[in-house]
Amino acid sequence: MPDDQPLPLLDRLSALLGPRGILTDPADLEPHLADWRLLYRGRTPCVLRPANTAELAEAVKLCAAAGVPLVPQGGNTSMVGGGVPDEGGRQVVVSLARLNRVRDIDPLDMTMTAEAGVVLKAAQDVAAEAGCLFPLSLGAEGTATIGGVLSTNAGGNTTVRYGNARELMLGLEVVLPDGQIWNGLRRLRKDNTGYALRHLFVGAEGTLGFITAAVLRLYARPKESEVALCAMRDEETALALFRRFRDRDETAVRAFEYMSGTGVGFYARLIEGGSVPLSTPAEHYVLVDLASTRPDAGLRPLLEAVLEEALEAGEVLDAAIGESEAQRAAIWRIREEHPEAQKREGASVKNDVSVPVSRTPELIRRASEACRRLIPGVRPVPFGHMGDGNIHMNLQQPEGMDPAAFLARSHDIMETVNEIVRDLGGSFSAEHGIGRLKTDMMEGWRGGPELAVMQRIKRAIDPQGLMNPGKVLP
Ligand code: FAD
Ligand code: 2HG
Ligand code: ZN
Repeated sequence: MPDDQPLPLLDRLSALLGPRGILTDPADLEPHLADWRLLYRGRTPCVLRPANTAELAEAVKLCAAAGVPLVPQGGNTSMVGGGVPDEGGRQVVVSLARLNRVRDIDPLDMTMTAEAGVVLKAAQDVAAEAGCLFPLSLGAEGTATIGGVLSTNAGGNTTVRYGNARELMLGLEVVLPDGQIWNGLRRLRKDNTGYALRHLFVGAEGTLGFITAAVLRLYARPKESEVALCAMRDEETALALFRRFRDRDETAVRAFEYMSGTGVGFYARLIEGGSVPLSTPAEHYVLVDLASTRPDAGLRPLLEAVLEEALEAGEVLDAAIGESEAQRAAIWRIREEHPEAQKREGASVKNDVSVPVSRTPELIRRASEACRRLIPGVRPVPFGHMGDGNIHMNLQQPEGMDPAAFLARSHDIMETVNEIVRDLGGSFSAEHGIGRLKTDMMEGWRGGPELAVMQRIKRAIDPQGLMNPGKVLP
């Protein structure tokens, strides 16, 4: 090759990132190609693993010059196929895993500056060591990353108290699609300086650039907590219990989660050591988690008083209170293992939807009935964040039905649920995002000026359309 010829892109990326910074061996690529649900399986020529922001920026510049599309990937736990490449074989996966330092933690400012590849659980642990709380909590927290939770604006189990990932972010560092680094790592509680650019990247699912680090908001650690599992008479009384707690002490509720008897049954049958601390099976359950930073908050009397009232009213049928840290964790496990239990039971269709909190009972009831009419024998498995109006209105294949035949009905099922969600004033995507799974729904739900402005923003920030193509926008 003559000296003045530029090296092929792969060689230039290898020279830039070093042997640890680029994977090309098919066995090494494997974990980066398919999503957690195994809905999609793509191809990529290589996986880039930059060690820091500067390396990533240089790699992005090289790829932008060559017109190569990029797919950011954190823990690859997306429920909507957001972090995997398409089948075309041109999209290059960029893993943020090596950007995994907590750069700074300040217990007076109550902030932590963490890089994108820091695993959520590790961020929680670092905050705890400093005597603080990073409150974002979800079932995938042992794998999901700070970059991933911000890029999807993840919700999880404590949104009812602390908000979504967006509310826990004060500043960002971003590598833009042309390779420029924007340092917006300001740790200010107040900063009204024009358009709040940082909020554009939260929930953008990697379509506008790479989040490389973030200033996260910390909270005081609770000094007291209580967890109870309650068997409920029906969907309405489940919501009524939320209201009873909220009316007594709004600040006490840290999580309020709904589960169906079907989902709890899957847990008991399919998860190792999966026991349920209530003797009689019920059709509806809630998990209530109370926490307070006050040492004398009196959460136990509050919990007992509310449960007693609701038992007397015939709303709560039975309840178990966690008496130790181990028992509280065991109750939480019933809820957190729902996605895994559904996976083990066979094929399922997920509907991560939200409605106004007041309409959650109606959503569960109407969507379950409509899906049973659509596919006789289908097993509704609604569960999730009732206190936020976010129900995972999931459907499990009828017993004995061929999984492929069931999944072939996914579109019909999602349409059936979404029609009811729309009628109730809800959203077709509550916390998991759009990814690849729901792009074709964007026109119907967000079409008109809203989608047009989103497309203009995308063109302005990523004129070549190289950031995570095929995701979010139709
Ligand atoms: P990935 O899956 O790797 O990526 C997600 C999206 O963000 C992709 O579009 C990707 O391109 C983009 N992205 C990733 N990193 C960056 C970055 N640094 N810069 C720009 N773009 C980036 N979600 C909830 O909201 N609440 C839950 O309760 C919840 N529970 C879950 C339980 C289980 C068992 C599983 C498997 C998933 C769950 N999820 C939940 C979904 C998922 O964990 C979250 O969406 C999480 O935020 C994704 O993080 P990740 O690091 O795995 O991101
Ligand atoms: C949860 O709340 C996650 O556990 C996953 O958001 C929901 O599996 C699902 O549908
Ligand atoms: Zn959820």
